[in-house]
Amino acid sequence: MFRFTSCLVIGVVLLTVGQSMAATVASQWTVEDGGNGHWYEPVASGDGISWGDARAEAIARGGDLATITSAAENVFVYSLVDSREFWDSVDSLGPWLGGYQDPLASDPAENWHWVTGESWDFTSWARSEPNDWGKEEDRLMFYWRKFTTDTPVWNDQDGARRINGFVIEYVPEPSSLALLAMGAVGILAYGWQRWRRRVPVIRAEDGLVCHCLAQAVLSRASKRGRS
Ligand SMILES: [Ca+2]
Ligand SMILES: [Ca+2]
Repeated sequence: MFRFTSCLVIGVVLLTVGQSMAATVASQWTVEDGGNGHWYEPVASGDGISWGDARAEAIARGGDLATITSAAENVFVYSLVDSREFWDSVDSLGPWLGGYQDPLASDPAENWHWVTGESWDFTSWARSEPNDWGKEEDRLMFYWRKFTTDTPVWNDQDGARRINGFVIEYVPEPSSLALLAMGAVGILAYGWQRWRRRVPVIRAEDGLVCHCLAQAVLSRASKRGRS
């Protein structure tokens, strides 16, 4: 049953969420610019952060680590992190991305996946990468900032290593606008239920009682007529 208090709570919560999403510092890759409409938020981590902790933080904020499935998306996302605070001291190791490799894969280039389950088709590995350099490297990051020109490149890295940043990707479903609309619908539904309670309603059982009473009156009148 649709409960009045639930309507109000859902409406207020959705309105609040919609407003907080609108206030984010993320940048949208707009459809008008050839993008997918998703939002991307670069996060700097001065103390360093592992891939696993970065992903947990991304999910806690309502998104996931960024997945890059085209050259255009690669360029757009890189443009958001082409800044000193997201890289190590020599601009070599860049922010974490949402790519990971099966732990038992023997070939450094095999069995990579995106956290979202999108197909792993597009890649932009730096020269000689991925390479499992010195040990197992099964998490994805941007690589070599100062040597990157038109083609941002990637590196496979040990996920436990503490890196200076990561990128969150938010899929706007439902969009902030839709959330606001849903919030408004919740409040309207609450108002409608309040109004409905003030209008007398003849229930089915009430109708049955009325019907029986009418039958009894008619039956009695009929008996009187015959007597
Ligand atoms: Ca993506
Ligand atoms: Ca590597």
